[in-house]
Amino acid sequence: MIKDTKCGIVTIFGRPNAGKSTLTNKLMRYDLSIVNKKAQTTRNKILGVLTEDNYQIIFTDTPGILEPKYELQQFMIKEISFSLKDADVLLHVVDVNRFDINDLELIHSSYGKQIEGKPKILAFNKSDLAKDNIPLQTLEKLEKYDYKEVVFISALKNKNVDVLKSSIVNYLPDAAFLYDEDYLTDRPEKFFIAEIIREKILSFYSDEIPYSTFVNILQFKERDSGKIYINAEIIIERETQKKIIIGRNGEGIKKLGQQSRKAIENFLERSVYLELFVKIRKGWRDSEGFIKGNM
Ligand SMILES: Nc1nc2c(ncn2[C@@H]2O[C@H](COP(=O)(O)OP(=O)(O)OP(=O)(O)O)[C@@H](O)[C@H]2O)c(=O)[nH]1
Ligand SMILES: [Mg+2]
Repeated sequence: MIKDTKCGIVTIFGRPNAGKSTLTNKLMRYDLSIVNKKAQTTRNKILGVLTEDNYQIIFTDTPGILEPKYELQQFMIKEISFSLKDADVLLHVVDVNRFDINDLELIHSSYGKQIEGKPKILAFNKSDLAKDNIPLQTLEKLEKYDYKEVVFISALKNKNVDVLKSSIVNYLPDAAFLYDEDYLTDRPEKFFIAEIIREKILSFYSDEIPYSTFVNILQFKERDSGKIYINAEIIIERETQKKIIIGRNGEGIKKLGQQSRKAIENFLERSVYLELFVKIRKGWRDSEGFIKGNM
């Protein structure tokens, strides 16, 4: 019997820190994207494929929409733009506690061409923290933007995420599956390992450090012992940042190495030997060549 199937690309977009990656992980029921309380955590578009019943959803998590100031952010903006263009369904994530109708206006005017004619769903996230309801007059202003559905969710507490998923499925095109049923993501293991290390850097270090860091996996191989050997380079922009990462008597990098190794072992379900090096690459964030070659 031929099954009627639905399949489509659902692009998850919105401002930095709105909870896009947390939501992607909850929808996928798999931790694909790193999540952090600092903004600009996600730098690349990340594809996650969810196959259930008669539908396949190709979720695309994207970086937060911002005004680009340097080459890395230009790259992030392009990732958003491509993902919106490829989408069949758009899932706009807004932190309900920071809702600003002007933001909506800006996003719709900046990305009008990419989003035109596509079904849009608005997810008001972090509703677990919401003190006040959004005034009716404000909700009425939403009409102009033609969202098919408006859903209040908490990605963190997994509240209404299933309701949101059912809405998404309603708008998926009738189509054959694009990927095998067990296909999960377009990114290689190396990418996720670099992301795990970057997430630890976001958690352990403050100010400019996480934003000035790029993690490069130089080696990833299985040793005869069965352990996975990983050699990673932490690229930062300045000598002072190198000192901070390494820490007094190397304590900073030691902790970073231990915590990263544990998280990588968890991810790979294998024993890991991790070596970290810190390297300075002045102004890499603003180098077109570096971004092109590495991102
Ligand atoms: N209270 C609460 N916090 C949330 C919720 N969803 C996400 N967060 C938190 O918000 C922060 C940002 O979450 P992310 O998922 O990294 O946000 P993002 O939109 O992917 O951020 P960027 O990648 O930087 O654009 C994290 O500290 C999350 O734990 C929610 O529903 N409720
Ligand atoms: Mg993110």
